[in-house]
Amino acid sequence: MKRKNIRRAWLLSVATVLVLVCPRSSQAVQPYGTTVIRDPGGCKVYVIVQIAVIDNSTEPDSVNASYNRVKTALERCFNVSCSIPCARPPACPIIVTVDVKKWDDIPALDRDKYHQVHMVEPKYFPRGSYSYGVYPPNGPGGQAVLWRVPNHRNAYGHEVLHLCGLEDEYCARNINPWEVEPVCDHGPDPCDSEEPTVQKPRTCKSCYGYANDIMGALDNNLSCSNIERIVKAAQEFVCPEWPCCPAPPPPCSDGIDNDGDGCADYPCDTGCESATDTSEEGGSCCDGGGAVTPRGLVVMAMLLLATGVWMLLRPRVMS
Ligand SMILES: [Ca+2]
Ligand SMILES: [Ca+2]
Ligand SMILES: [Ca+2]
Ligand SMILES: [Zn+2]
Repeated sequence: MKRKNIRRAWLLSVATVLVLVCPRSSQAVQPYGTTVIRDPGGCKVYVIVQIAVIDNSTEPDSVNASYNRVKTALERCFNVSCSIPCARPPACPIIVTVDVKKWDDIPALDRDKYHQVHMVEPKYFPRGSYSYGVYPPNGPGGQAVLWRVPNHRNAYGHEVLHLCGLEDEYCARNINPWEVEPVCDHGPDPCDSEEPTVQKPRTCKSCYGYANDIMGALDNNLSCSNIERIVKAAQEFVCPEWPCCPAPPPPCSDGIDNDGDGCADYPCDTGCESATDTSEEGGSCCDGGGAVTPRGLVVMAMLLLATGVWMLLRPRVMS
């Protein structure tokens, strides 16, 4: 082996070992808690949500328990397959990923790129409330919130959607006047039918059009309409016809005999005025209709014909 080749082989083996040893992270850390980006080809949109779980409880294993609960719930919640429609198939896929990490496992420089979720015991929360905090959509800084633990199975998904910029779509009243509750700007008011009472201190109703939405009622699962709202807010709910779902070739250059007259496309079907003509109707077939599709059949037929003619006309020795 030449010295140069030995060096090359050595470098290659080192590179291979590095590739095998390095943990393959599914997604590089994104600049914001929620990042909506388009792939360079323009046909896939990624929604990447980064959640840092912070648990200051002194209970043994509380951090791991919180982390596992949040991670499991969010991965189940966000396991949706959504897309942006196009004028024709295929649509542009939206790839949703939720990256849940323990605060201590995130390098210090990356921590402000995560939504910071502080897990807090239920006794610190008013009845029916799951989360406290401001919800700045898709930006760095100020995205820390408090979450109640333990929680409703869909509550984490609902609260993460707040972190992604979605608003509540239900209306509620509490018997305690100091507990501020969301109000639907498009109705209904829960007190139209039910006043809060001592027995039932909180009443709640989905806003019109949101009865099946996780932002309208926690018993609903997260759906593509939630993801759609996030992508729309980021102004990425677009599936460009080119290059994502290009128009099929016009009938005069699609390789098909569209009008069934025995020949396909320009120039053989003279019904086509050009390769971009949109109809093969009329006209005749060039060269007496020889150009039948598929092309292989034509060639074979001509070969057979030629062989037959040769068999008939070949010189024969009379015996
Ligand atoms: Ca055609
Ligand atoms: Ca034709
Ligand atoms: Ca024709
Ligand atoms: Zn909410």
